[in-house]
This record gives sequence, C-alpha cells and structure tokens, in this order.
Amino acid sequence: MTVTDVNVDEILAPFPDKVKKNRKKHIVKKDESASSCPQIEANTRTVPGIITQRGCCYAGCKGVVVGPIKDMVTITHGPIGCAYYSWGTRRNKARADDRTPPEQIYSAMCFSTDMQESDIVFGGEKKLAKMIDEIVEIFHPRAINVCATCPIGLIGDDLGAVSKAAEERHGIPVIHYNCEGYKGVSQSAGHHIANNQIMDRIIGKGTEKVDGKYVLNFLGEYNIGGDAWEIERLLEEIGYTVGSTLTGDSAYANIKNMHQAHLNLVQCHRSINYIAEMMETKYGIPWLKVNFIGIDATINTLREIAQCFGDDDLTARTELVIERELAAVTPELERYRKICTGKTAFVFVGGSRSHHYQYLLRNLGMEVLVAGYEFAHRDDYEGREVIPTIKGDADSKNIPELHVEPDPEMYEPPHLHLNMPKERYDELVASGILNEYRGMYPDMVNGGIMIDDANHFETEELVEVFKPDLIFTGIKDKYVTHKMGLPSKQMHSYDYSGPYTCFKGAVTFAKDVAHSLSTPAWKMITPPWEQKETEQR
Ligand code: CFM
Ligand code: HCA
Repeated sequence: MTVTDVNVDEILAPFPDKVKKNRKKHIVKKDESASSCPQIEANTRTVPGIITQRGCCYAGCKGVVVGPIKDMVTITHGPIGCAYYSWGTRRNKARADDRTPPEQIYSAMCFSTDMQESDIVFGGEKKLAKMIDEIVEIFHPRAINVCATCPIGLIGDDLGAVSKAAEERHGIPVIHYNCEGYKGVSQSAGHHIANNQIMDRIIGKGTEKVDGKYVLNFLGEYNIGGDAWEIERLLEEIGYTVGSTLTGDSAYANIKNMHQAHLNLVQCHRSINYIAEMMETKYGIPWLKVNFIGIDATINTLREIAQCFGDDDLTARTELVIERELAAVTPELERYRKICTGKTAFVFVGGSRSHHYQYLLRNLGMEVLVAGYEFAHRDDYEGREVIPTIKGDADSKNIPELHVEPDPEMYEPPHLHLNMPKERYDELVASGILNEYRGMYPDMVNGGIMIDDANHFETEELVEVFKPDLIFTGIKDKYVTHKMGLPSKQMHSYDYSGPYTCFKGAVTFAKDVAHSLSTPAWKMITPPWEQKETEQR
C-alpha cells in the first residue's frame, strides 16, 4: 500500500530545539531501500514535562511481574496510592488448581503498609514487620513479597533486614524487592529487579517432581483476559505439560520447580528475557521466543515447539490440533475480516505487544502505519536477535533429563536445537519455519513510522497526518484519541475482553475490532483539525 509521506521535522517543529533533537532520535521511518534498520534511541529517560505513557520501576516489578503470583501475599510498602493503582487495573486472573486451593489465592487482594506522614518521618520498618506478622497470622501464605515504593528508598527503610528477620520468625520466604519507582527510566528496571529475585529466591528451591514427557515453562505470559489459559489448553491437548507460567496465574508452589522443565517458551521477551537467560546458564534449559497472537504466528509457534523435541507423534498431534482449531474459527473470522480488511491502525503498547499484534492485524487484512513501544529496548525494535537461542546437546538423542545439574559442556555449541543437527536447523531457518519472530522494524510497512516513548502531542500530530481507522493504546492515551473522533482499543486490559491468544482469541479480537470500526458514534465527532478556527477557541 502507499503510505502518506510524513515529515518528522514538521511534526516536531513546535518543540524547543533541545527537545526536538532528543525526540528525533526516537522516531524512525521504515525505508525498504536501506540495508539495515536505522538506529532508534530507546530505554532512555523521558524528557521532563512531556506527557509519557510510561509507568515506573515499582509498576514493572510489583504491578507486572510479582503481583500475579497467586499464592504469595504481595505487600506494597508505601503510600496507599501506589498499591491501589497497581492492583485492580491489571486484572491478575487466577484460578484454583490441584496445588493451590481457592483460600490460598491472594492476587486479587491489595496489601499495603499505607505509610503516613509520621512513618515517613520516623521510619516504616516497624509498621512493615507488624504487617507481615498480621498477614501470617490471618492468611498463612506460603511466601510473601515486599515491594518498595519511592519514599522507602528516600527514608532508608531496610527491606532486606526486615524481611530476613520476618523469615526467621515465621519460617516462610519473605522476599523483598528494592524497586523504588524512581529507579531506571521505566517499568523495565522493575522487570529486571523482579526477575533477579525470582531466580535467586524461588526457582530451583522446589523438590516436588514435575511429571510429564515434555515439560514446558511459559515465561512472559501474564494471563491478561485469560490469554494464558487459552494457550495452555492447546499445549496440553498436544501433549505438553505446562510446569509454570511466569507470572500469569502462577503460584510459588509451581515456580519453585521450574528448573525441571525441558524447554522455556518466551512470549514477552522484554519483561522476562533475564530469567530465560539465567535459567539457560544455571540449569541448561533452552528457550524459544514464541508468539501466540495471530493465526499464522500461533501455527508457526506450535510447529516450532514440536520441532524442538523431534517427536513424530507430537508433530502429528500438533498438525491435528492446528487443523481442528483452524476449521472451527475460519468461517467466523472471515465475517469480521470483511469489515477489517483495508483498514489502518496505530499500535502503541508497553514493550512487546505492539509487535505481536502486528501479526494478528495482518491476518485481518489491516495495516499498521505507526507502531511504538513505551519502554522497549533497541533489540525489540530492530529484531537483531533473530535466531532463537535454543541450545542443546548436539550428540545426545535424548532431551536433557529432569533435575539436570548445570553442565557447561553439555550446552555448547550454540544454535543447535534439542536433538537437532546443524543441517536440519539451517533447513528450518531457510524454509521459514524457524526464525519468524523478528522485531518491529522488519515488519513495518514501507514509509511507516516506528516511535519510542510516544507522547500525547506526537500521537495527535501523527493521527492528523495518517488518519488511521483505529488506534491501539493504553489508558493514558485512549481518551485523547476518542476526543479526536477515533476509536481506540485498550491493549493492556483489552477493555475487559479477551482472551486474544491462539485461534479462538483471534476471533474474539476480530469481533472487538470489527465492532469498534463499525460503530456509528465516531462519525458524529468532528476532529479538531476539521473544525473551523473560530470553533476551536
Ligand atoms: Fe510484556 Fe506485558 Fe508488554 Fe510488559 Fe506492561 Fe502488560 Fe504491556 Mo501493560 S509484561 S512488555 S510491562 S507484554 S503491563 S502484560 S500490557 S505495558 S506490552
Ligand atoms: C503498568 C501497567 C499497565 C498500565 C496500562 C496503561 C497495564 O505499566 O503499570 O497505562 O494503560 O498493562 O496495566 O501497563
């Protein structure tokens, strides 16, 4: 398709020179004739005063990664606002299972020390210790998380010491996270802090055997709208056992045994790659980047996982499930596709979804003109890491045994799939079966814009130039675009819809998008640039 030629300098013109210079580095135009992706500035500090969509380090640690662990009580040590805003908004869906009864699910509750002025002046350690005692007495959780907010670092409360003393008093793990909101430049710092503690304090501590011929962990899947449940349904039907997700609908009781899996799947690379890497180094568990958003992406992902094990039965069952699911969804999907085809969209989400949803939108015949992340790093944009870092024992015909001990020799040389000779690997890459998940830039339309940490002003300007039919946003930019007469879909909470994963999820997504596109309300709003000068005053 032909894309409007946008002049980035014109868009940034109203900014002061210093800001202009800064923001220009965060905006890249796709140019198919160029040999490589132009360098995009990412993971740097937002210009003060600009209305960013980003969250903070505490949001990334507590709100995103550790909050959903259902059988742990997660305490926000700080003022109540931080606890409140990281609680209900992300929907932490969880259900009971054979390891976790309903009375041991705490992820829907909100726990906070509710620091008051006197606590800030005289210190909040005693209040925190008392709260932990009360929680143990009332709820008897298996383990507790304690997350710091900004003032905690500023007043110097020692979370480590309070947590250690509480552990000794109660004999359960009390894990602390020094994730003060001001650390780093975005949520991303919080992911890292959470990953380090989960790796250090939980994974590998369990001794219960995980049964299953093919045990997978599912990293970077947060079960928004029930996404993880739909994926698990398919994986289990094919014959895999899901040891644990990280962290949607996950439990301390399962996470501690994650070191026994044969393969780690990584859906949101941005928030969890640290654990995938550390588990590979420490336990020799290979990992594979996957994408269950979009029909093609799901099919490729299921085939790739099967390829990793090289088991004919598994491959056959994978094909059967694909065939059955496709047959079930195709007629309905086609109906919505007719409404969606030819429409254009912008996608701005946190650190991985924007790219994942490019696949699903393409399945619906829609083109993404502008895409961006709030806090991704350069590799997420550029797709540099194109080879799934599956490493395995080149000579062995067997997948690694359960309870493998770190064995540095076993996992060299790199780039070999489990049970897969190098030639077979090259063949799969050449045929396009492996290596599908590249990165945002390679999947952009020529002339499209890739933008990092977009702000309200730039969003409005880009909407005016490209006039997309739909915009996928977060809560902060959703209503700004509504006022411009543009339908938007909240892609963090799915506007309380979902699941959007796999085959059935694609239909639900298509239905929601088709509804947004066809509602007559949007035609009744006159966007600002079509209003007369006098009306605007
Ligand atoms: Fe990963 Fe996420 Fe995302 Fe993310 Fe988030 Fe989220 Fe997101 Mo909101 S972990 S990077 S920090 S996929 S909470 S489930 S929707 S910004 S794109
Ligand atoms: C967060 C959580 C968030 C916020 C969503 C939004 C989520 O980063 O603190 O700003 O719209 O998904 O709930 O990303």
